[in-house]
Amino acid sequence: MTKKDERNNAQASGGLSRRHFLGATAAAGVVGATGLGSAVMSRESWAAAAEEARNKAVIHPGELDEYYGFWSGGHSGEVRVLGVPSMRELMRIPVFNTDSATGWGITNESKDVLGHDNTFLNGDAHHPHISMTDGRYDGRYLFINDKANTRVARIRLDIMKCDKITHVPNVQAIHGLRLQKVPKTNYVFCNAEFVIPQPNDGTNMENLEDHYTMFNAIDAETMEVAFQVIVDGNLDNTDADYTGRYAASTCYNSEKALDLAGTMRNDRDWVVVFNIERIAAAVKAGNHKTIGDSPVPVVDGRHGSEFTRYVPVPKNPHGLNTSPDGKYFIANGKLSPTVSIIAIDRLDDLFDDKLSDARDVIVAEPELGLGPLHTTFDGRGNAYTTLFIDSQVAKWNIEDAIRNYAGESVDYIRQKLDVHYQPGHNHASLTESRDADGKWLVVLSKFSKDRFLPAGPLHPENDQLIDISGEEMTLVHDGPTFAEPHDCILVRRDQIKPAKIYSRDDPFFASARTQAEKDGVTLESDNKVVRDGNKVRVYMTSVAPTYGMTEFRVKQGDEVTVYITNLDTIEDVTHGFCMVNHGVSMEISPQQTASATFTVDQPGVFWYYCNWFCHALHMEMRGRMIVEKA
Ligand code: RUQ
Ligand code: CUA
Ligand code: CA
Repeated sequence: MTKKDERNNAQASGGLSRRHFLGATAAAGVVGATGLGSAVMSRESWAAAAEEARNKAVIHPGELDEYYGFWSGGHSGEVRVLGVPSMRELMRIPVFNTDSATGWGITNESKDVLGHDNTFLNGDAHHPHISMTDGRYDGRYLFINDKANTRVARIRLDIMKCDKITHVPNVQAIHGLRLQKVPKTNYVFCNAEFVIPQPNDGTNMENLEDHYTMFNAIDAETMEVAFQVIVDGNLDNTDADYTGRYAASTCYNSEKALDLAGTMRNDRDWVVVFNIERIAAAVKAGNHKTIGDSPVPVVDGRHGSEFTRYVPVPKNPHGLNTSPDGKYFIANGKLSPTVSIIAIDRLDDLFDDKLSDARDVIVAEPELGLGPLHTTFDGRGNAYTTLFIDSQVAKWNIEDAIRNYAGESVDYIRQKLDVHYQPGHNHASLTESRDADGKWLVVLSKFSKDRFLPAGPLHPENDQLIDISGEEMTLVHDGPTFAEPHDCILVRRDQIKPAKIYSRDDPFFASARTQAEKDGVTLESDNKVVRDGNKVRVYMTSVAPTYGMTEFRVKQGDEVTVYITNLDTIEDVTHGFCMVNHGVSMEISPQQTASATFTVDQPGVFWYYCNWFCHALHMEMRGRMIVEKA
């Protein structure tokens, strides 16, 4: 570290002076860390600037937010939709979890997506990312990983429902996930984190040499796994570039250790860079293998392969972020106070073996503070890195960091802001696209400690909203969240085009239509019971506040499927269907068809009712299922 670096860091981490400045303005969170320059600003003008920033985040009743935010739900397995800057929660999209309100995991339409033989009730959703065309969000799909059960899901952003879930074979624990940005999102890139035996069939559990993990690419349209790439070490986070040719992933376990101490043995792990062009060409030419029963093409990207290059970086790196100008991959050091900046325009030379050392692609390794996890960008040349251990966000200038690394003595730290507490991801508005606009920054803090009314030993997380439009970052809002958003993505509201009612030919309930056609039933008009052995299909319509049928008869032991078509055309008039004592509940939004299948074991009378409030006579929207003794 140079003298200048030392001074930068001393200023940046602030010590006593930073604490002192905090003083009475702590609530505003305005912390000057650019040295004396900031101290010149009076307490009064800071307070005024903070007040102005906070006012920008106030969305008055009846007003709409400027941004959609999509939050992962962590081990709750869902995705949440927020309005930003108000941080109001707009919607929840169940994905890997079961949801009582919408019937996700209960309805046949959701089982078509989850798999009818799916037995998993949990998921661990970390990384939500929106499909792109030419490096800009196109608003079609959102993709998200499930670390818990090695899956990747796709959400249709027109109806805000999950429409595909893919189980990735041959690997365990899909963690990092990012999308190809250019020319468009053809591939969803995702990392399997844990090293496992190959094949993992109980025959080979001791010989670690043969154990490995893989980088995966999923076809964004078909959601089939397009290829897998064997790597050395493990894989953590990933991102893609703006040429469509490269992706890069962090590895924290180059040691292939099984224990904690072992994963920290090496001072450097690495970033593995994938040459997507070469991999796709090899797969197309049939130069690949397969594993076990899986048809997925597998290529070997371990050291020495033409498909990958390994760039050593310190130490147990975590986040991997591409700058929105397309110039850099930034790997966040976690156990090193640094981030490593990789120049993407040097990767051609790296792959053509024109560099004497793989680390020649690194153009700077700025020291930022303790526990750098993730970096985001404002589109004006500044980066914002979360410092988990310091509980801060460091704002720094990328080109200044590069000049400093080249030997010039340059201050690259612009500001450090306290956040509460222990931030994981952060995300600036539109930061993963060419449109990064540098207005808002969300910091997803893992601990909230004393920031909210206590609600038992389990605490919420704290997603903090920070105004980054000016020179100083200003904290404007605390947002408690339930377990456990890992990450979020902010898009302009005009980039998403949600439907207000369903189209009657929506593929989301195509299988109901197929069955109705086989039964000679018109979903839009018929109220009819069709018996098929001991399978009974009950078709009914709904118009607030009635179902098309207020009674139907079945026999004990029947397997009953109820299909409901909501004929209401008025926005927001959603009905529900709940069959009492049968574990059946579902949403039927305007012009939607939904269905659920259950077995009737008990003879007797069972009421069904509408459980989405739809009308003044909502309570009266009900009917009876009469189950005759077998
Ligand atoms: S990771 S806190 Cu699952 Cu995105 Cu970094
Ligand atoms: Cu229909 Cu409530
Ligand atoms: Ca390591």
